[in-house]
Amino acid sequence: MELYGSYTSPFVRHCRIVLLESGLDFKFVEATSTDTHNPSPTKKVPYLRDGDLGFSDSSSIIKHVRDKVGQPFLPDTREFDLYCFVNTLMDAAINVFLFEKVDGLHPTESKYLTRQVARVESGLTDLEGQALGSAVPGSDAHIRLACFLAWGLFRRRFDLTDRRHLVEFLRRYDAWPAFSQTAPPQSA
Ligand SMILES: N[C@@H](CCC(=O)N[C@@H](CS)C(=O)NCC(=O)O)C(=O)O
Repeated sequence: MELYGSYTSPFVRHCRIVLLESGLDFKFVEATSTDTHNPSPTKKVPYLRDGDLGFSDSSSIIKHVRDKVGQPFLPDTREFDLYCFVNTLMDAAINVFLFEKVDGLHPTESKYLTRQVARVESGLTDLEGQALGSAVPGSDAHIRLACFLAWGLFRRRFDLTDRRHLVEFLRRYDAWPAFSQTAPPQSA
């Protein structure tokens, strides 16, 4: 299996964690969304190639890998909802990040980007008040949340100063080897 992606993407990080946990052999091929060697028809990362099969979304990649080794992927609907919730925030935050990076467009210059920033903030406030449990690793919803929070701090997308439950949640994940081993390089 070959996983295409960057060391900084939180979507890719989740896939790398699941592949590491699975114990399966895989090769990581460093690629950005715009690299010509990225095989994804959606021109995003991650992308997974497994023999004749190609997977172009982190969720299908994670499900495929978990299925292969008999590990569950979000059978509980509440957990699945949390996973979707975190995905929505992650998509919004990455949208804001890429508008700034690619077009130099700041949220103060766009009503829609302002809305995306507000969406991330209200979502984080809601998550701060949720009982997220203390088991590490939790479900894929929790692993995804840890990837999102770490990415947001790394890219200075939000501040967790007044969100001590989320800080504590992330601190527990930082102590998990599969998580710490997949942290984005500080130079990126
Ligand atoms: N739904 C996709 C989202 C992946 C995604 O947004 N990846 C970002 C990198 S973090 C990307 O490749 N963006 C390129 C672009 O939007 O042009 C997934 O879960 O894999």
